[in-house]
Amino acid sequence: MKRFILLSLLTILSSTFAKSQYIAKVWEYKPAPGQFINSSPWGVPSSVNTLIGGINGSLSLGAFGGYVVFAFDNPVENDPDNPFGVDFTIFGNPQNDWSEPAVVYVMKDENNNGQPDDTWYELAGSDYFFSSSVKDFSVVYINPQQNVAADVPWLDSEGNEGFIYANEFHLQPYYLLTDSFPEISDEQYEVSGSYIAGNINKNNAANIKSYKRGFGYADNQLRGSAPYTTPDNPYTDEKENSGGDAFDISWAVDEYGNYVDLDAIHFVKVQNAMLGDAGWLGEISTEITGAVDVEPDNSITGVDEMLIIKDLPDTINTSSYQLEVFAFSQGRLMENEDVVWTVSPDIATIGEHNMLNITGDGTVTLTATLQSNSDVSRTVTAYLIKSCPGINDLNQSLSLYPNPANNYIVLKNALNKDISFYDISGRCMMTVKNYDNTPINISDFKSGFYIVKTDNVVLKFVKD
Ligand SMILES: [Ca+2]
Ligand SMILES: [Ca+2]
Ligand SMILES: [Ca+2]
Ligand SMILES: [Ca+2]
Repeated sequence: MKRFILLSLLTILSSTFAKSQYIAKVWEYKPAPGQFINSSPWGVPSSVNTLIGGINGSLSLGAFGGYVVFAFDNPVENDPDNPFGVDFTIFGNPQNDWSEPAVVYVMKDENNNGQPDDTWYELAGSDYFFSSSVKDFSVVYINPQQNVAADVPWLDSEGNEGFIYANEFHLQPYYLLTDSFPEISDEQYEVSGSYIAGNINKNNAANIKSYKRGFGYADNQLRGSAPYTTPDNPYTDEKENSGGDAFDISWAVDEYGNYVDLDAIHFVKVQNAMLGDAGWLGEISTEITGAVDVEPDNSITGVDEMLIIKDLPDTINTSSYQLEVFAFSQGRLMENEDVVWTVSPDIATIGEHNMLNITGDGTVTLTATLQSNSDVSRTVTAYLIKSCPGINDLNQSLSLYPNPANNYIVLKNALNKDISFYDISGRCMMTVKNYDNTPINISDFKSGFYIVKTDNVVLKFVKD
């Protein structure tokens, strides 16, 4: 009896006093080099303590691949009564036209040992299906071995190289200092994770922009107002309720890109997904200020379908351009959804498989509307320059459709070439000799990401 009372009392106490909606523990902090690293308050090991118990902390993840792993007091439930299906919200410090998007991964404590030693599942956000996204991206950062700020060289897994540039505002070394981060080699180290291209605009040096992603990335959506347990609707561009970045556990995918159903998660990993340089503003480096476990309330509902169009370049000067448009329902990709396009003014047409054909010069506005729901649309603009017909033939580059693909895929401008298909692990699935422009049967492929290669051109697509 005494034991029963004690247990009941403990239960009441823990639910009344100990339970917090905020981050309760930070398990790991491994930033990439950056202008805020090795400097308080954003980039020293003790910065992680500022995330606990509130949403006004200060933690920088540095450049691509820098990450933090944290947990709440309780498991986060994938509760169907949560507003918009959103289960937790992460707060950062984005501004209008200034996003530093990080990919979020979740883990369930499947072996029940209380440790984050199980499987990470990526929450597939709006940019996950873009052909410019890379799932197994890695970057090696090299220590410039200076006692003051100096450019940090990097090499990536796609064969590119560059620098995290030192700027005049932050004078400390940007490569992780051994005193603070003893587990990091002081020669070089590698980070890996999911990469997204983002969309940085440096045309006006006084007003450099890094445009907001659609949904599903941290340090992306502006903060709203209390109560912070009532989340933003991630399927509208507007900020609602708490604002911040809303995440639904139901967006989780496995390593092949297949959705997985998790009833709850215990650990969250936030990892900078962009390797971006924003000129004098420095590298794109995600900041996190806290996170909140959402409170169920099935009276709060809203739009749950969304169209996402892959960012266009400012100027398109080829005769045609492959548009990428994806429809989502509650943040999961909808297969075989048709969209209706409008083009204004009449200086381009959009043909089958979302191919933009350019017929004139000027700024064009392209609007895609979901055929099954005319309330759901998205608009992009670009400046078009019609190229000369003779030049077009030489400039035609390899493209493919549809993406995502179902049973067949068609390649453009690959006539008489050898085409090889690889799975995400790099295994060759098949080679088509002397391609003759007919649809290629891929119905035997499992769902997931694939790579198509011909000559020196590499394309990616998703098999539904
Ligand atoms: Ca959910
Ligand atoms: Ca930021
Ligand atoms: Ca575990
Ligand atoms: Ca919203």
